[in-house]
Order: sequence, then structure tokens, then C-alpha cells
Amino acid sequence: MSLESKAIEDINRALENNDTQAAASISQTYLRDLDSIPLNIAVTGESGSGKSSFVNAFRGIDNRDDRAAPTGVGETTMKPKAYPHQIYPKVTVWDLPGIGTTKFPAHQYLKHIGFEKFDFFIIVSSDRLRENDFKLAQEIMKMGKNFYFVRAKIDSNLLSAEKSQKEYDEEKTLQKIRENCIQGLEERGVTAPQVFLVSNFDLHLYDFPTLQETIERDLPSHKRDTLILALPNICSSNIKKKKEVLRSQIKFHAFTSATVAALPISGLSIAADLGLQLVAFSVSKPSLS
Ligand SMILES: Nc1nc2c(ncn2[C@@H]2O[C@H](COP(=O)(O)OP(=O)(O)O)[C@@H](O)[C@H]2O)c(=O)[nH]1
Ligand SMILES: [Mg+2]
Repeated sequence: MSLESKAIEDINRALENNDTQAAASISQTYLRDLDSIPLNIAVTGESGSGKSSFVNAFRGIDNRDDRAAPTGVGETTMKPKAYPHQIYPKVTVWDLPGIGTTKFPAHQYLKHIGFEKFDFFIIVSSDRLRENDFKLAQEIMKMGKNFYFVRAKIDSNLLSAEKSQKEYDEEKTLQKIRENCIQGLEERGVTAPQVFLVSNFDLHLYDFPTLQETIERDLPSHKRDTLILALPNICSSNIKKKKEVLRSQIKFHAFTSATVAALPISGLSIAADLGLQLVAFSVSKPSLS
């Protein structure tokens, strides 16, 4: 049962017992719990692959912004660095040290960065997959965590292909890169690898939207809403999803404040009205335009 359904059930039970105060308190606790659900996203890979740029893009921040993770030549992260979301600080994107720069083999590297705290990993690579990428994938798999491969800088790969190929076809080129990556990973024992081609400078293009959907699908439901609210507004479907999540939370805010306001004159009829209001909100999902 989702946290939301459980809260609605408990509120209804409290209202059936005419306990408006308990109902208000369940609603308040539900909202507080939502705010405190942490989501920790690890961004790893080789140095120079585009990790820090991905962290920035994911947070909707330009590389040149003061709040951005430093990027470019010579910008090596030696310790995991946390980048909390500006609006939802419980969502943290971690810029991890490039695996090659630490000189640790993959399993020690994962211990060193404290892999347990992360909900999932993004392994960023560019141009071609390297030995460390395979090893990282294998070790993360062993530790029972989810990971996604991001082939960054796909914009520059396409540009070179366009310049060098006689009959350039963008879709075919993308498909070929995707297949090469998947094949390479499978040959190294990574089962059903999930590969996404991304330009950190244009997240709405290529595979980033599919990456988002895949992560959302894989996350437990109570973490899914946390992720959706923190994602950058790269397309209208993101904005619609955010609207849905906020709409679901608004009914609890409305209910809490209405119940608290009603408390001095609490009684069966008021409690029943409030219960109906909550149920009405929970069953009616107006279509979004
Ligand atoms: N064209 C292009 N360049 C990128 C992309 N992502 C990163 N870069 C560039 O690649 C270089 C290394 O990126 P950075 O994020 O610092 O890599 P890190 O060392 O893995 O953190 C920087 O000059 C970035 O501007 C991308 O998607 N497309
Ligand atoms: Mg970096």
C-alpha cells in the first residue's frame, strides 16, 4: 500500500470515530514524512567523462553558474561531493571521484565512497566504454544496487559522424552507438544493461527523457514522487508529472488547515464534510491539459 493510501485510510478511520484532531495530525505527519524522504543519486565514471556536467544538468544548473559543480580540465573531484537540490534539499546528487583517479580497484572504490547510502548509480562514460566502467558495473551489480549507463557528449559524437559519413543518418548513428555499448557490456557479463545516450547541454534531446522514466519506474513508490519533483523541467511531460504530485499533496495541506480551523467547533457534520472532501480529492483525478 502506498504511503498516500495508508494516510487516507487512517484519516478516514479517525473521522469515523469523530476524532478530527487525530485525522489532522495524521495528515500533518504524512506531509512531514514526505518532506523527509531522502534520495541519494551517485554519479560516477572516469575522470573527464562528463560526470560533473551531468550533475549540473540534472539539477537544472548551467556549468557556468556559481552553484555548479566545477567542470573541465583539471577539475578532479577527490572526495564525493554532495549537491543538494535547491528546492528539495532531501534530494542529493553526488559527484563522485573519477574511479581512475583514486587508484582503487572497483570494489574498494565503492567501499571508499560509501555505496550503501546511494539509492542508485549513474555511470557516466564518453566516446567509448573503458575497463573501469565494466568493473564498476559488475561490482555495483554484486552489491544489489541499480545502475544506469549514461553515454555523455553524444552531441559531439553526432557532429563527428555527420562530418565523416557520406550518408549521415542521426537515428541510425544513435542506434549503432547504443547497440555497441550494450553489446560491450553484455560481453563483460553485465546482464540487461540499460544504456542512455545523453548530451549534458541538451537534456531534452536523445535518451534523457527515457532515462528519467526508467529510474521513476524502478524506484519504490514513496521515492518516486521525491524524484519527480526534483527533476529539471526539460519537457511538458515533466511539468505535468510535477503537477500531479503537487495536486496529490495539496489535498493534504488543504485538509490539515481546514481541520485545524474547524477544531474549535468540531462535530460530526464537520468531520464528515472534511472526510468527504479528502475522499473526493483522492478519487477524482482531473485530466491534465
Ligand atoms: N559536447 C559535450 N561536452 C561535454 C558534455 N559533458 C561534458 N562535456 C565537457 O567535457 C569536459 C569534462 O566534463 P566534466 O563534467 O568536467 O567531466 P568529469 O571530469 O567527469 O566531471 C568539460 O569540458 C565539459 O564541458 C556533453 O554532453 N557534450
Ligand atoms: Mg568532475
